[in-house]
Amino acid sequence: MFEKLKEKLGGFKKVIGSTIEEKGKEAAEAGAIIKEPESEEHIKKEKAEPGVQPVEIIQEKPEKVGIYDKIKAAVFEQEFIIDEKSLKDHLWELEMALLESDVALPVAEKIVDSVKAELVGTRRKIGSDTGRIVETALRQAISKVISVDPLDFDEFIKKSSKPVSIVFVGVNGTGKTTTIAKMAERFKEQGYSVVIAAGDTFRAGAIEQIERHANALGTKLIKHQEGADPAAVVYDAIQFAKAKHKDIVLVDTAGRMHTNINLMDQLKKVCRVNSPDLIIFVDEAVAGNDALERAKLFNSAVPFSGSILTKQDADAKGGAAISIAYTTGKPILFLGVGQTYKDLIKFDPDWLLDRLFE
Ligand SMILES: Nc1nc2c(ncn2[C@@H]2O[C@H](COP(=O)(O)OP(=O)(O)O)[C@@H](O)[C@H]2O)c(=O)[nH]1
Ligand SMILES: [Mg+2]
Repeated sequence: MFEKLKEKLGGFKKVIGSTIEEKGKEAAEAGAIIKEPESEEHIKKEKAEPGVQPVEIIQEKPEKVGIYDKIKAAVFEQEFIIDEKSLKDHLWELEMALLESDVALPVAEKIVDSVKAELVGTRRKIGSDTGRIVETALRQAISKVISVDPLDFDEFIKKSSKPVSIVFVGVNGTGKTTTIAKMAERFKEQGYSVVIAAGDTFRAGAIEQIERHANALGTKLIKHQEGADPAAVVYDAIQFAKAKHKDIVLVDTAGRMHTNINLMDQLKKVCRVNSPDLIIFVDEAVAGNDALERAKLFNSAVPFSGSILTKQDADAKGGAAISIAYTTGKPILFLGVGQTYKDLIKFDPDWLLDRLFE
C-alpha cells in the first residue's frame, strides 16, 4: 500500500534536501557573511524576478586564522535563502513522480506549487536539518489537498437519529457489496443493529451474493425479486428498520457506468425517494485516474458525502486516495484492504501522511 508514492517522496526528500544543504555549505565555506535581506519587499522581488539575488554575499578574507574560525562559526548561525532556480529541476521531478503514482495532474500541480511556496524565498539557518524542512513542506502540501471538508463518520452515526440509512454507489465490480458486508461487521462490533437492503436488483446473482453475506453476519436482509424497483426495496428496508428500531440501513445498489443515463436516473430516484442520511461512493484504488473521472460524474448525479477506496492492498501507487478527495471535495472515509470482513481501515489524512513519511 502506497509503497510507490512513499518511495518517490522519499527520493525527492533526499535529493532536494542535499541540494539545499549544498547551497548552505557553499555559502558557509566561502567564509561569507550573509546579510539579512533588506526587506520583505526584497524577497518578494526575488520571487517575482528569479535571478535577482536577495542575498548579498560579502567575501571576507580574514587575516588571522583565529578570526577566520570565529567568522565561520558565526556563519553557521546565519541564514540563507533558497532560490527558485536551484529547486526548479527537482520540483519538475516531483511533479512527474506524483503523476506516475496516479496523482491527477491538477492535484500534482497544486502539491508542487505549495511545496515551492513553502521552500522558495524562505530564510533557512545554515546547518539546519534539510530533510526535515523538505518533509514538512511535502507533508503540508499533501495535507492541504486531502484534508477536505472532514466528516467524522463515527460521530455522525452516533449523533444521527436512527435508523441511519447509507446508500453505496459506484461502478460494477469495485467492491460495493463486499464493503457493505465489512461495514455491517464494523457496525455490529460497535453495538449497532443493522439491516441490509438488497438494492442491486439488476445483476443476476446479486441478491444471492448479498444474502450470503447477510447470513454469514447474522444480519437482516430486505429483498425483492430480481428486476424490482430498487427505490421500493430501500423504502421497505427503512420502514422495517423504523418499525423494529434498528440503527443502521446499508443499501446495496447495482453497479452502473457513470455514462449509463437510465441507470443513473434510477439511482437518482433511489436517493430522491428515500433521502438517505449518507451516500458513499465506492471505487477501487487500482483504477487511478479512471476512479477520479467516475467520482466526478457520480458526485454530480447523486452528491455523495464521502468515498471508500477498495483494493488498496493491491495498489502500490496510492495516488487515487489523494486525487479523489481533492477533486470531489469530499473526504475518503475508509479503505478496503482485503477480502475478509475485517479488511477495512478508517481513513484519516494524518494516518496517510504518517505512512508516507514513516
Ligand atoms: N483485494 C481486495 N479485493 C476486494 C476488496 N474489496 C472487494 N474486493 C473483491 O472485488 C470483487 C468485487 O467485489 P463486489 O463487492 O462484488 O463488487 P461490486 O460489484 O461493487 O458489488 C470481489 O471479488 C471482492 O472480493 C479489497 O479491499 N481488496
Ligand atoms: Mg455488488
